[in-house]
Amino acid sequence: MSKLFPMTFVRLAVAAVSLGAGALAAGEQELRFADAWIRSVPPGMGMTAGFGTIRNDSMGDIVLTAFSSPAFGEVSLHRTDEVDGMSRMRDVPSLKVPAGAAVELAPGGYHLMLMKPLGPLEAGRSVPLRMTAEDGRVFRFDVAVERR
Ligand SMILES: [Cu+2]
Repeated sequence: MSKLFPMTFVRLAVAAVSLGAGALAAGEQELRFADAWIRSVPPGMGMTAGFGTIRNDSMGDIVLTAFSSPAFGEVSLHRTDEVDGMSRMRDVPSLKVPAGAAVELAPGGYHLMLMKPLGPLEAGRSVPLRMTAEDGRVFRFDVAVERR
């Protein structure tokens, strides 16, 4: 017994150190999509958009390079810009979310462009969404469909 005690103590100490560094509970992702919502559209509408705040709770930058959802045939990241008084959408091939920071997706700026819906998109539903980082990590979210 007296020989086991020091070993147990060392293990506990190591666990405490790694918890302090990560600060993420089990099942939590390093990336959050806060206040996320997808605009509801009437049936037959071929596209809609998604918004929210992508927050990076990790110690390293996360560069998102792909977006997908089983509810849409095509998902990409767009940015709306005002050019000579005209509103234009540009494709954004990658989005860097710096460590400990957030990027806001909001009407008039960054947004998820959701094309070819595969089912109805009325308010009250929620839609699974995946974001893939350039290092291969995949982050999964459930995004509410809302009328706003
Ligand atoms: Cu767009």
